[in-house]
Amino acid sequence: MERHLIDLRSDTVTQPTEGMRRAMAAAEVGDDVYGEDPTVKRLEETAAQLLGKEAGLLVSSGTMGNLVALLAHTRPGDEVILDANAHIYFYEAGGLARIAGLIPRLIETADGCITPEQLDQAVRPWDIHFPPASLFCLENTHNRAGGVVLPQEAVDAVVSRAKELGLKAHLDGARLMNAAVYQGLPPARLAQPFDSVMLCLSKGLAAPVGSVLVGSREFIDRARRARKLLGGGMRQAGVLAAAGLIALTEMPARLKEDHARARRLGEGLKSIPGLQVVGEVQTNIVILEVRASQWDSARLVKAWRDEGILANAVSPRRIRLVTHYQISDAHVEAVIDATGRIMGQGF
Ligand code: TLP
Repeated sequence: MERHLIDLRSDTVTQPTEGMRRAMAAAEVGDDVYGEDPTVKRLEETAAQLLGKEAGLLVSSGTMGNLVALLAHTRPGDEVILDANAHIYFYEAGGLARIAGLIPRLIETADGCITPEQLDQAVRPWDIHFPPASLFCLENTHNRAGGVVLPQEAVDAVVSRAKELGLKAHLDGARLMNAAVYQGLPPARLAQPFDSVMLCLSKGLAAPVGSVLVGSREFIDRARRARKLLGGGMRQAGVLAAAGLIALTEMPARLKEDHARARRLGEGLKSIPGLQVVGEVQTNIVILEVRASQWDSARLVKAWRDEGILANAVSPRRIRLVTHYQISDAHVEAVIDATGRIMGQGF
């Protein structure tokens, strides 16, 4: 018999809503490579409007959206400046170097937010010896920093400095709606300083597939060609866009529930001796530190798995737990109870 799992590995595991499934079945579609899919067009326009940009592009994943942005903003051999824990650098299979031909210039940060002073030090003056720096990237919310939200004033300051230094600015906004909800700001405000923004439909917003990239019309024209180059031109993609439209318009309102559950999960887990939560839980990600000497990430992940609880280790002593649409208050309490029991036995 299939056992019911509490899957906290990622918000990417969310199942589409009933409304999404109905909208997908009924979607009006056409060949999007010919620009003839009305539902895709509607999604792209809706995303652009929501994020305050001229145009949008549906892509198959966040990874593809970021890579398409890199390709459209830069030339091979350019330098891209980003934080050392950026998803684009850490988790995207090296596409920035292998496919876009870029040299990453990494900056160490505590919380994903590069300061204007750090940027000044990283950007070198024009010199025949140096690869030209052409792009600056940030990530909001920041995945490896534990779903933290970049303070908007700090973002404004560093992106404005990037512009003065002649760089384009791209935002990996895979979870931008979580950041907007947390700050009580319109998503367009968070997107405003950037030339391009990628937002995922398939994480906390629960669409089955897809991300959107937005920017100026001229940028999106180049991005569309880059998407084709990567084999990402999709045909009757309105089937996916129909779910994406619901993700963008109906799902953000409930993200605060995920945030509250993550906070409760963090509080409950850190009350267990031997466990600590790294930083402040702001959105839907909890990074747990396993301090008890007899335990480590691998052992706790395995013990949880035996209880039907899934989570991902991110280092030998750190585990990431993500709340989402399929995680209820009862699940959160069940995880806290089971952990207390398991760890109690471990001493
Ligand atoms: N992140 C995934 C894994 O790749 C780690 C996850 O489970 O969190 N930007 C950010 C900030 C992301 O967190 C992710 C996905 C992406 C981009 C890439 O999106 P996909 O998975 O759609 O390619």
